[in-house]
Amino acid sequence: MTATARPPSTDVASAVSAAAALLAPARDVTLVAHVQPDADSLGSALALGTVLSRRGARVRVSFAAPAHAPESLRPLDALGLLVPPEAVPAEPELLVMCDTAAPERLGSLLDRLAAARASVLIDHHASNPGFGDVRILDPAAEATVVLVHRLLAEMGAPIDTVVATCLYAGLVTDTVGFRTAGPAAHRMAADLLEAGVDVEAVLRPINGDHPFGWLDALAGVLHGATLDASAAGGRGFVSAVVPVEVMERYRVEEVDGVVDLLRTTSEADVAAVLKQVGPRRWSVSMRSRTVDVAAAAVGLGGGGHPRAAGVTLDGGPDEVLARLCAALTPAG
Ligand SMILES: [Mn+2]
Repeated sequence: MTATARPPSTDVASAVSAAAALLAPARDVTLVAHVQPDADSLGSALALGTVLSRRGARVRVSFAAPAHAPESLRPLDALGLLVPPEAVPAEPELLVMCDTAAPERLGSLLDRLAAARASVLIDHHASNPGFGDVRILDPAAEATVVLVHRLLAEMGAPIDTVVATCLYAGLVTDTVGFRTAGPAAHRMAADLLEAGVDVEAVLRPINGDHPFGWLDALAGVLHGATLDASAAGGRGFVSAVVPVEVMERYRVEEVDGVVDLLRTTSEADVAAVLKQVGPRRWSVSMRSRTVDVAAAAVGLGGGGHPRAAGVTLDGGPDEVLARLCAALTPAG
């Protein structure tokens, strides 16, 4: 039995019931994704938002930054529910936070959490400390959309093609193409395909469609990759740097794929990409085969999952790499 084949714990089940009871009669719902939203976060918010909107509730979906959703995820907003953060009420009637591992991941919308009349957290990050009035928090779930799918079932909501497409986008990306998906998640995927998801239409814009110039930029980034076979407790560490010029010229759809190439390095258990987001500031994405990169990230002020985590660090690139290597070395 895998962990994901177990029935949901009583805590998660009761939180799902409590959330359904709050959402079913709600007339005004604000759903928020985390800053730099990904397909799981935005897909969760838009799937639930679409259902609530079709039930007649006034619904808005937002996130604090950047100014626009990634180009590849905009088609998920079939009903036009996305609004800029300024359009989110100062005191939301009901606030639903999707895939937000920590309150700070709400960015400038963090003040809405304290001001909301009621709030619901839906998340699967093991590093999540837990916040909000009702907490659907299940680290055994492969993606937040899995929890949204469970919530929609509890609400008796039909899954149409629009909702299914939002859920599928989060599921396929958070499981790295179903590599980390258990049997129940595969069954969920089957249900979503039966509801009409066009897999190629969802996936190609997200990670299979890049401008020609990206090939040269990617070659430069990969050319600068370094391997430290003795790092991460001897399990090996590969890293690459994406300089600010490349960050500014290319989309998240290009840049976020770099770590997926690095993680295929045979000699390295851990892969890290340092994305330059300021003169001396780096958004670091880590992936691993066995090392707990979430623990390393949390130790440095970030968060995530055991095999995929991130953190923002300040300093020169060598300094940042040294801090990562120190955090990845098992104590003792
Ligand atoms: Mn997620």
